[in-house]
Amino acid sequence: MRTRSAVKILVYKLAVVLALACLTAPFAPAQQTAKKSYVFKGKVESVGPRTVTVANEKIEGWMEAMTMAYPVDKPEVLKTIKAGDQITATVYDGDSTLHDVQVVAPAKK
Ligand SMILES: [Cu+2]
Repeated sequence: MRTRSAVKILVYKLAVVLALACLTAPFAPAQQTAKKSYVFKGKVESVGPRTVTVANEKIEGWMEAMTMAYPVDKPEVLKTIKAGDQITATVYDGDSTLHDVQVVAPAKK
């Protein structure tokens, strides 16, 4: 009998713990699923083996107007862009990587 009631208490405690977990879970901090994104615009100055140097426009809250080397999300893109190309890309908070680079105006010959 004593064993049986001990098990009952244990089951009850477990139920309480699970109920509390269910109640508190929705209030847990949200996971970082969607970082803030910005539209990046600039002119390619040079293309390196891993980065592209771009003279970019100022992006409020992300980067001042400057010329600097940026990593890219896909290395293949470094073979298709060249100095003088006007590009756009998507960038995210806390990350200088250029995502989804697009040439909007190819370099003039
Ligand atoms: Cu910069």
